[in-house]
Amino acid sequence: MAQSKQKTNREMLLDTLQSTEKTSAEDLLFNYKGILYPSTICSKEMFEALETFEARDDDLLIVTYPKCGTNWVIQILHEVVSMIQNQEVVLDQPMIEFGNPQMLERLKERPSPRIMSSHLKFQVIPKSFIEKKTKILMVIRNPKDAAISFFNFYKSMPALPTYESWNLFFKDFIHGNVCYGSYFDYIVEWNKHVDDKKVMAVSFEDMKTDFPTQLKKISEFFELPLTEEQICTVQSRTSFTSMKEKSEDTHGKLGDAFFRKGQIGDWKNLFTEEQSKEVDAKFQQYLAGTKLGELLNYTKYCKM
Ligand code: PPS
Repeated sequence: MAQSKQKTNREMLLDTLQSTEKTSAEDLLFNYKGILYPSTICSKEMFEALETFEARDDDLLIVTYPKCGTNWVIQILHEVVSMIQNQEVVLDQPMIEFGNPQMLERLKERPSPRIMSSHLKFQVIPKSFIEKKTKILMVIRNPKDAAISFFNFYKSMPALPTYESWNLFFKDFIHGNVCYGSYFDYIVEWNKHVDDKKVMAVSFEDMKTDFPTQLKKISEFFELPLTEEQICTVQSRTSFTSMKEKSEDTHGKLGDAFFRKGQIGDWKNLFTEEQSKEVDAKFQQYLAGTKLGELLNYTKYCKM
């Protein structure tokens, strides 16, 4: 009798997300140490298990605030590692904080290098990632497009409550009352570690506007150097169009939720002038003059 292949953690998590019914915000979100998380895929038990998670020196860790290009960069690293190893690597755990402790156990069996990602703030990232030599790639995106992307994601994801209007979502976003907390707190905390040799930051906008240069930097950082030809191949395999086309295979019914527009500047279609100024003020207060603030190229991408 043919044996059915065991599902990966990733497939099991997608099943959970796809089968979740939209219910009330109280059921869909839970608060752990002051931050909201989606309750269908995150749990207190999992956060506790993560405290003792064993990272490896050669893990590749991607850290992002939600909606800043995580899936794009996961796919890029997947292509790069598969190309260098000359065999397709298994993409397993999408976010280290998703799922249950048994999934973390299964990750122990995965061969190196493991490609991992997380939306967790620096303080909550398993300590082992910091203590080991694990390289960490931070991907940031301008806060206005991140907010719009997040709003649309809340609307289309069964695992997240729907907001009646953009204005209501904006209020929660600006006050950090959304999943994973405040965008600004997140960047401020990671900014403290951006000079660490094992950390590198790239922006969504730079990747959109000059992909080859950014990919070269990323691949050299991970010591996975690519030829010009390989860079072109990765660029075409991970373009927005290509990823959206394949999204039903990679993300099932949720493909359209993860691959929406992939553009810079969509915020201009929804932000009021007042909302734009509120974000400008937050940027000025928390990020102006910081290294990650500079990387965001705020004037270019966020001014009306
Ligand atoms: S999540 O749910 O937090 O993991 O979302 P995340 O993957 O971080 O971000 C989703 C946004 O990234 C866009 N995206 C891309 N843009 C350009 N090129 C490629 N290949 C690509 N893949 C994903 C995706 O469309 C989301 O942005 P919006 O603005 O909503 O389209």
